[in-house]
Amino acid sequence: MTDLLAAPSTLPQERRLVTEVPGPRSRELMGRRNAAVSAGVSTTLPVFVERAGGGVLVDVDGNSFIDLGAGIAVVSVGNAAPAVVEAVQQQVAAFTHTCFMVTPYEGYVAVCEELARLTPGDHEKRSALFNTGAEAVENAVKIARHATGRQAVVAFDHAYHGRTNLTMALTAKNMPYKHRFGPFAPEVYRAPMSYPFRDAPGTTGAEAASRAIAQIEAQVGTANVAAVLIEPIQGEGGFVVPASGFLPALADWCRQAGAVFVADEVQTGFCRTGDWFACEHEGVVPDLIATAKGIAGGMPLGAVTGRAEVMDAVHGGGLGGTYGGNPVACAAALAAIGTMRAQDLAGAARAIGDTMLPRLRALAERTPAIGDVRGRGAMVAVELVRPGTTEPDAELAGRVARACHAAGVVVLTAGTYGNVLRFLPPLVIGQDLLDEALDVLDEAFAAPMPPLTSRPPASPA
Ligand code: PLZ
Repeated sequence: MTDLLAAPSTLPQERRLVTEVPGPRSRELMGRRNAAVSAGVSTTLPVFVERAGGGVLVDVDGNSFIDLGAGIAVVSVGNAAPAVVEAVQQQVAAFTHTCFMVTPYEGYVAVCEELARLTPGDHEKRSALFNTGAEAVENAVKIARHATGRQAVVAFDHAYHGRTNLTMALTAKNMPYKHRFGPFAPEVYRAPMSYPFRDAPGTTGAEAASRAIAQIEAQVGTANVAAVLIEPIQGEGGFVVPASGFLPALADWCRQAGAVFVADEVQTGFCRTGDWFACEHEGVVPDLIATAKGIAGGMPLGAVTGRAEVMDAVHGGGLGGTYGGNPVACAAALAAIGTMRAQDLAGAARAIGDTMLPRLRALAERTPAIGDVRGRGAMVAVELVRPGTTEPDAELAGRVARACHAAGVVVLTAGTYGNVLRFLPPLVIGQDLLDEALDVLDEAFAAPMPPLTSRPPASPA
């Protein structure tokens, strides 16, 4: 196992197109998909994957794509990471499920021990495991409400927290996440985010925090606030990095207000931004932290970790679920975390940022439609606008993304206005592959594909 923690993918790490994109076999599968799968589930890039490893996806037609999406920030350790594969195979052969609430197993406890070690703060911690990011966030809210005896939850403009009823309520964007899916859970309040590209120039993090706090105090009432919930860098909302000082000021306010400060690190966590968790960048110690995605190398696992007194406030049996902390997902998580440690993937994320940000800034210099380049570590984005304004250009974002897809690079879009191109490479991606993907992006901006006549349904990614 120790050897596997450092082992690279055996799949050739190359961009190789052998058919048009999508190829004939993918097109055929897409036909079957459309006849069998709900139209409510969208597809960003209609190529069907056969194998994936390291920084590439290989489709059923034999095309090899450079992966700058990592399954939306999930396979940070690389797809089918050797140590994860081995751990999963061993665990599946031993036992697949017991339900931790019925008869426990060590893997669950070991994941919680890792979470206590890795998350910010040296206070005593407890964790509970679930299956998804939405479930983690939803449970963090349940715990905060129970521990405080209060009900109001504050979320922010541009926030994304999931697709369950409560997490839809917490999510800001209507299309495609909320439209006609209401009514939504009550006692959710929205506060203004710190969004340096769109705030008045020079707005500091402290000023943006005062603006949010004034609104919370006036509209919700300090004594009613159970939790303030925030993504330290917003994900689906467009990789919005708040001005420095914003997060610490909110955390301080929570401490004084007796509210629980909850960091949703589902997308930012597990080395993505160059630290184990994005909160660490400003020394913020959340009371509760929700994690998922990168935690388990592609297996479904979510967690809430936090102060022992908050986590233990809940009555026995108050938290759980049939599959939460499934043994196979826990085995995968321990191998993924081991891989992150052994390969210093936080350092790798910083190196990816050091490659990408200067290249994207150079591209922005010669591309007036790039209004902003932002992000940290391996979570970076460009926001596209009509030149000389801050008016969003979602059309262009879609066209550049499609040009990249056609050239063999998987990129995703994001943003409240759909005008952000975001990059989330696996942290194990090779330097050559990353450079090549950036070359493809340069070319896509030089000649973006013409608009589609009929556009696919609004896609989340
Ligand atoms: N919190 C910060 O980014 C998931 C959503 C994909 P689940 N982001 C990808 C889509 O369109 O459904 C996410 C997140 C943050 C919570 C979640 C929810 O995580 O594992 O998708 O439930």
